[in-house]
Amino acid sequence: LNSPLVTSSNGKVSESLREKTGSKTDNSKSKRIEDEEPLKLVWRNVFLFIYLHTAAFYGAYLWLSGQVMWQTFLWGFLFYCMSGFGITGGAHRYWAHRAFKANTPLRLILAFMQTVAFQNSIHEWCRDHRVHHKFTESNADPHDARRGFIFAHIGWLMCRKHKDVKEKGKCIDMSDLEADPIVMFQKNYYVPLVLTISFFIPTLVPWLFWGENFITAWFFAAQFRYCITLHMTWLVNSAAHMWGLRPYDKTINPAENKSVAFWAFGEGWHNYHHVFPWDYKTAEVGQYRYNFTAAFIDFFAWLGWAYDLKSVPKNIVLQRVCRTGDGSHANHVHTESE
Ligand code: ST9
Ligand code: ZN
Ligand code: ZN
Repeated sequence: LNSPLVTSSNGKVSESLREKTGSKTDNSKSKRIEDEEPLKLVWRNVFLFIYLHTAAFYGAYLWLSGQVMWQTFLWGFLFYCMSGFGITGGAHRYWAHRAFKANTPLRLILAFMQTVAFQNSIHEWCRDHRVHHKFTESNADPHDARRGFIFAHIGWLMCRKHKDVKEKGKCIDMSDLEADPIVMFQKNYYVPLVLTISFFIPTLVPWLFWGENFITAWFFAAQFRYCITLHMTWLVNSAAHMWGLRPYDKTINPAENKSVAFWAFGEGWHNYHHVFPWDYKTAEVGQYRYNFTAAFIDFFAWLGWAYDLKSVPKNIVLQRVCRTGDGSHANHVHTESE
């Protein structure tokens, strides 16, 4: 899992972002892994992930061999989409970054869909993510990409966190989330809620309502669907911290990664996102190109359920591009927005 004293893939040092929603950064980090302590594996998680991947492979086999009913396929796809929007629109852009405001019905929908995703409670997800932005690619980053693709992707979820994550993480202001009754309800009842919404309902509904085989529903609509959503999310932490252009800040590792943007509902434009984390689009342009979440938020803004959408004026973006970009901006914007 760990490559000792790894430098980042391109030797760049991360420096970005300030304050709690990710716009203020501790600049004291280095590209070398300082004060390295051995990783301590959490075997319970290792075995759970082995089970999940074995089950997901079996679910994929059932699907590819034509044993999944079309209704169950659509049902699994619906849960994939709900997971995606719950993480991107809910945990990420709404709760972690406060990139827009939402009324209570929309907050309930987002909390429900975030629970489908089974990626920890909103509170825990946002705390880790705010820490990630504030201490990007340092020992205090929960999924420090300097430790390699595997660690940033899945390894960090199978190891005890570095002491710096816990110590420096204490300075993260979580008061807004702790004042949100929906977030605290979900945190307090997380285990029964997540088991019901992410596993039992996806399995029982196909079995009871259209006669799907119970085992098939479990392995396809619960395990396979869950495993895929996890990997698509994790690619933002791994691939989008390694590969792609850096039109906004060439001194940081997060990059513009089109493939990740597509599979992660618009979250692959990660160089822009680490520079301007409060933008509800998490991208400069082309919000409907691989950015289903921007369209999702725009739809709810049209309904009047989402409002005060934050974005970045073009002149501010261009000033930053001139100051710290890698020179790829004109080409990037041109090709990505068409
Ligand atoms: C999952 C999360 O997959 C994925 C997040 C991805 C983020 C991506 C972001 C990119 C943008 C969005 C893209 C979306 C794309 C979606 C597309 C979809 C189509 N700050 O954690 P513990 C303290 S989850 C401050 O137990 P250990 C705190 O006091 C997958 N303090 O540490 C805490 O106590 P409490 C399913 C912190 O023992 C105490 O430490 N879930 C912080 O080292 C203990 O915390 C799993 O696999 C902090 N950040 O254990 C579960 N962190 O909480 C995996 C900790 O009481 N997790 N503290 O306040 C675990 O089992 C454990 O956390 C562990 C570490 C073993 C990893
Ligand atoms: Zn990142
Ligand atoms: Zn973010």
